[in-house]
Amino acid sequence: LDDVAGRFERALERSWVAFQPIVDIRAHAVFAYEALVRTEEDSMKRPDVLIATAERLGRVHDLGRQVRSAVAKAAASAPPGVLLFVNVHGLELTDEDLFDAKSPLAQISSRVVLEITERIGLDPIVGPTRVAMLRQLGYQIAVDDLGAGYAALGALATLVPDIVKLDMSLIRDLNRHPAKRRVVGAMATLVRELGGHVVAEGVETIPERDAIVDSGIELLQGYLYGRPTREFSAPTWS
Ligand code: G
Ligand code: MN
Repeated sequence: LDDVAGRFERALERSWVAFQPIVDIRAHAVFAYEALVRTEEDSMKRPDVLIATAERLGRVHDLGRQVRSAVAKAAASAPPGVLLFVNVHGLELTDEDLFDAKSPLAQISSRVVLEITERIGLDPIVGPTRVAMLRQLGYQIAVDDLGAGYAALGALATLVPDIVKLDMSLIRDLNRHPAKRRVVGAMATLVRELGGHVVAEGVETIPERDAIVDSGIELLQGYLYGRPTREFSAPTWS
């Protein structure tokens, strides 16, 4: 018998948070780090498997709480001035702990950007109300994975995010796809007109970086600058 619940419990106990730099290439400085959940439980080393299991077992809130308290703890050793990006699962918008002004993460909310995707649970009415409550607590809001299929353009209009993260599927081989470049360039213009900033995710190569910069995007994240690591590692500039 495959004891999924037991394995998930172990995964939760053995979870930790990795940090990946988001660089501001114009300032030549780290803009932020994204917190990414990881676990030592062998069967859930892939984060998508860990998260899917949490969904299946109804444990999304528990996983989110674990991540948020780990980020709040790690924040003390983060370089001064950098923001911390934290993923929020759509189902967490119903977790009262996320809205607790006394929670450890809320104490540092001005340094935290919450990344929201529409993958699951972002009700068109409830979602924006909940997101407004998070802003009230001092958090900034990012729309994650735009262009991946689930994060709809509607989120731009209803949430008016501070930051929009373009999914790596839009970024991959950008230099070799004129049509993709047109889409990315138009997205960047649209987001700026709404008063937000754009982060390009999953930047792996120098030609991709050059095409992104040509599109007017200055915040970049990806293996070209650094993988997720236990520490707040300095980026590699290439
Ligand atoms: O859904 P979200 O965008 O938060 O997921 C980010 C995931 O993408 C993380 O698991 C991270 O390890 C991975 N990632 C970060 N940078 C890169 C990259 O440059 N290339 C690829 N293939 N994956 C990346
Ligand atoms: Mn993310």
